Amino acid sequence: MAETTNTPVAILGLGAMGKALAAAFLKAGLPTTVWNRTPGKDADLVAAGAAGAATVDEAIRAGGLIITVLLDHASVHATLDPVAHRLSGRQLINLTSTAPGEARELAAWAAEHGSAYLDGGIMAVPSMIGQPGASILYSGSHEVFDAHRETLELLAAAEYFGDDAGLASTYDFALLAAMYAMFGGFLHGAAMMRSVGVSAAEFGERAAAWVAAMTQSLPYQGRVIDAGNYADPVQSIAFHKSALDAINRASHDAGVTLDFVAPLQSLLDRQVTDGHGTLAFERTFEELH
Ligand code: FVH
Repeated sequence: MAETTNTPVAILGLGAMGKALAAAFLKAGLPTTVWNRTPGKDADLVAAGAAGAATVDEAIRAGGLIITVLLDHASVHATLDPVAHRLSGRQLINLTSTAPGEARELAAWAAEHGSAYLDGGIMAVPSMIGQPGASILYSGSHEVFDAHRETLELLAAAEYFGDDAGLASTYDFALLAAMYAMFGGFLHGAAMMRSVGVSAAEFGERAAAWVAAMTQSLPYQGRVIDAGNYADPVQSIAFHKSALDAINRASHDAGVTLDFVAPLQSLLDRQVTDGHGTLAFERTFEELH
């Protein structure tokens, strides 16, 4: 049966994100215990009603759902290994960014110690927690997700992908890969515009509208990739190679390095050399495995 939002929670890790999550739980009136490796970071939360735990052991003994929001996979083990004997029969949600293999390792480790494990990838920055637009992607124990969905929705929209603890993390980092490529392209374009005296802020306004319009084609591109049929292109690899060659020359004129552009140019060059120039741009996907 699903629990109510009176579920007690213990937040381990009070960096920017851990603090935001704890604040959202406190705002909703949940009994919230907080712990951080470096003491003193809990002052505002304790003033707002949280119970400050001096040790991880104390935080876990406070009962309820255990939520880790630490730097990385290693810091989760550094925090939980010494209290592994306390985890039996408990439910653990790890919102620390971990690679898929690391999430699976943590799920297996938790199971060895009798604990159910749910992994989460936070698709938000701290200021977005509890606000529309924030989402957290989950995978791992569906019992934990089903039991605590209402509690988790206090933080952000909650979506569950399946029993494989590495799934949420794969979605998380695939989405981040798309984001960072977009950010890199923006920086490249801003550097080009600087050469003609246009501010990065002005370019940012224009690029936001352009990139938003271009993202409309992503579901179509996905369907082409899934079908694996590149013979009827909207725009061919050769067409895009020509565009990248022109960006290369324009960047040279602007005195901008090709660090962000060169990898895609090289993928297109290779396909043209291999005789795939007339096929759809989406075929580039096949070069990535
Ligand atoms: N902040 C963000 O925008 C992103 C959004 C997407 C998801 N990430 C991930 O969330 C995890 C926590 O991020 P954070 O922003 O809270 O990170 P920091 O402010 O740097 O705080 C890190 C906390 O981790 C503690 N810590 C580090 N190493 C250890 C360790 N060996 N043992 C125990 N705790 C450790 C650190 O403690 P301290 O330095 O204050 O003692 C902080 O509490 C992260 O995975 C993001 O990728 C956030």
